[in-house]
Amino acid sequence: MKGIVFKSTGSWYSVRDSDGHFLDCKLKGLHRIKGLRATNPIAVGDMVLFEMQQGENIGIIHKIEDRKNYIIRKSINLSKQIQIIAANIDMAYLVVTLALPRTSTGFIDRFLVTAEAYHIPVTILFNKIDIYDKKLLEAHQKMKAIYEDIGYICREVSALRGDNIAELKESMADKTNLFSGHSGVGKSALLNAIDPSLDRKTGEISESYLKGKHTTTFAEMFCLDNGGFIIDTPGIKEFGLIDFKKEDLTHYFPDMFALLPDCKFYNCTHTNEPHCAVKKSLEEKRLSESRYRNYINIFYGEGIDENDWE
Ligand SMILES: Nc1nc2c(ncn2[C@@H]2O[C@H](COP(=O)(O)OP(=O)(O)OP(=O)(O)O)[C@@H](O)[C@H]2O)c(=O)[nH]1
Ligand SMILES: [Mg+2]
Ligand SMILES: [Zn+2]
Repeated sequence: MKGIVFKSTGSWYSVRDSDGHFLDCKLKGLHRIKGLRATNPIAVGDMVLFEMQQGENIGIIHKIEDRKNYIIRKSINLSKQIQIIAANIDMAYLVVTLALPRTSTGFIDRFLVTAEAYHIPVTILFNKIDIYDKKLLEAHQKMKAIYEDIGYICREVSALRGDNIAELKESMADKTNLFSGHSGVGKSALLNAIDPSLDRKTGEISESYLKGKHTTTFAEMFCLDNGGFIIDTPGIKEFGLIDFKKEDLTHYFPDMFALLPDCKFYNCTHTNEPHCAVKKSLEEKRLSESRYRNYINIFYGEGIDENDWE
């Protein structure tokens, strides 16, 4: 039998079969699954083959179908463990807000780099626009322009007030949609706004830390009534990047990659080389300062500057 993993709680998986029934499944011997060395061999969104145990209501997963794509996060501590957040994604929604808890461009750009590396299209959802004041709104317009110019889809939404929720839902039809972002930005609240029957638990923002409280603790997928799937995930603090060659980083910054042919050196890293089209573009204020700064930070392996927004 074939099914899609909707939920994983470590040793158990909730799998939806082709008739829409949900079955509890277990994984047969971990060593049998080849591929990525990750802390979780199976992720939400995986297509799996399983057999029902005779006389029991348990399915045994014996194969994971090849993934179309997947998005991972690497722990930022020394263990550098890899966790697959979800697989077979058609659209990744990065939920951000300039209200609390504010998302930095450093975080956004790291997420985008990972999505580019894994060929996953991204929509940036600016949530909580109901509480943007004039100053935030101005900052937001600037930030949105940066990402729209690069070609990323941006949407302004309010889970609370319902702004642009119907359009958002419509764009999710017949696709597998992933929601990611910091804790407290409103991922679960957006799921509820899209479909109140999902009844996701939401949490307040801690007053002393001005951060979310990690209300959602594991990734879970849900069906929408328009044929779409939506994956709610736990908030992430930072996005440890996958390993890649420094020279390749420019490939994951489409705005800079487009300029590479005009750099003097075909393998220009836009750091110290002369006649660099990227630096020229930066000087002429065509390339965003924050994009270049975040590129440099990632290039030199530095952490995210939490205050790096424009
Ligand atoms: N004003 C306003 N508040 C919102 C909006 N969306 C969410 N919130 C509030 O933000 C808080 C956090 O929302 P959640 O949906 O729990 O956030 P989350 O991203 O799922 O957080 P984690 O599960 O911890 O990752 C809640 O108090 C929500 O009511 C919005 O559009 N406007
Ligand atoms: Mg949540
Ligand atoms: Zn260059």
